[in-house]
Amino acid sequence: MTDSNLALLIRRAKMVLDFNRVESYTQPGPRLYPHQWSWDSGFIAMGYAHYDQDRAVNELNHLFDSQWKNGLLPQIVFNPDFSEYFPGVGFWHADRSPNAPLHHKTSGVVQPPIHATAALHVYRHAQNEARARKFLERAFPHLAAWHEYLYRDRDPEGTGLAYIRHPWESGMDNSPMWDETMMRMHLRPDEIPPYQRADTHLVAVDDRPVNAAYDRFAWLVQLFAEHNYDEARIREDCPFLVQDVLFNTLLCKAGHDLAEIARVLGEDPSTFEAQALQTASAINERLWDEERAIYMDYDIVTDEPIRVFVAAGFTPLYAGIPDEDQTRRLLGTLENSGFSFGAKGCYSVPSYDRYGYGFSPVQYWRGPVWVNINWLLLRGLERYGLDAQADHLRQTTIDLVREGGFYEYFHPTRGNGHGSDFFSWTAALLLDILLDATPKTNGR
Ligand code: 9WN
Repeated sequence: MTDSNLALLIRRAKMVLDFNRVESYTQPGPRLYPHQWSWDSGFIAMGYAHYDQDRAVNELNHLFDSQWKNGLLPQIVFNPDFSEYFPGVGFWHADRSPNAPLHHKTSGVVQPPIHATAALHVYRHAQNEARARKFLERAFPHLAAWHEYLYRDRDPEGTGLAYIRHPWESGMDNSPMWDETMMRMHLRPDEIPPYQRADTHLVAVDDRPVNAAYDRFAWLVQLFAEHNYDEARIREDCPFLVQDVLFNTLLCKAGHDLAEIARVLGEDPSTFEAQALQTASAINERLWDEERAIYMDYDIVTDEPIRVFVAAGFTPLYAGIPDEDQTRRLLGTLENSGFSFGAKGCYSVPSYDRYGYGFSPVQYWRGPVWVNINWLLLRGLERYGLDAQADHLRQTTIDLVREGGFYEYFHPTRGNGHGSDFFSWTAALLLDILLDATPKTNGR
């Protein structure tokens, strides 16, 4: 890429973020996602960190301000100016929980815990050291409470793995990983809460989850509200309880990063460090599939692994979890399966194995390439010194966005964009790739 092409791409990425910014947060995408989303804000802050410290800090602070009293960091913070999104405030009934904040309206589920990682990234890229330290001081109790919530309420048996209780909590809503569990949720028409979808009026219907999936998404939300968001009661009755690879990988990485934040602030890092190490071992013990050489989710309701090949199954590389032998075997799976890594005619990395049952090149999390998954894998490959593979993934990701646009996800063989255009994390993570010249090989 020539210097002027690079400068143009950077300018375009910044324009996407400018376009989506409203007051103190950034919408993931215009129209389709008007509110603040939790892990989107983590990725977005990492992009801002390269050129606008204030925005990076505000993005995370706005989310922290909506934290629940029990530490839950909500998936969505609603903006009262936009009412079109489903499910909105009135469907969640988050106020039935004594823990929900009063000054902001939120949903009652979470998203993958990227936040301590994002906060440390913002601190490390800061131009104004004193202000960045103040930000960390303010963020630290929120992050500590967030991790405490996850280990206390989502891992009551102390396994080291936090469970998710809704597909939305994985960030990969419509992944084929959830199909079997969703099929077990057999609902009569009178059990499905009445609702009106907003998403299918805004983007192509074929790109979005089917109605039967939305019925179950909505039914689970209703279950949480009926249980007043009491985690112990939900745990008793919820048919969807999953220890997810990506969620726990990010928890492990964030645990190490929170320990680092504690060290910067002169606080005690030992609890966070111990939790991160325990989570890493549990990922290797419970989620590694020795025969298939990939990490896989675990369904704690049926007490069985979810044997579905998804790109997120490679992300433990990001947290330095696989050993040398596992890494070699993981790469084998990445290259010699339907993920077609490095092969001509396929953009890396399809979110679901192309030979998998129900693969779709356009449907949500069932095949298209996502920039955030690529970014996590890229940083993972760099961390292990796998330079050729990292170069390939970096270049593919740049090409996809430069040629396809700042879309939410991309067709893995044609390269064209799908879902929301002007998607914020696509812009923010591309900025991180373009502006971060130094591969991260330290801190393993
Ligand atoms: C539900 C905002 C979010 C992302 C998720 C992505 C999608 C929402 C939806 O959009 O989920 O949370 O309405 O489909 O799957 O990862 O955070 O960008």
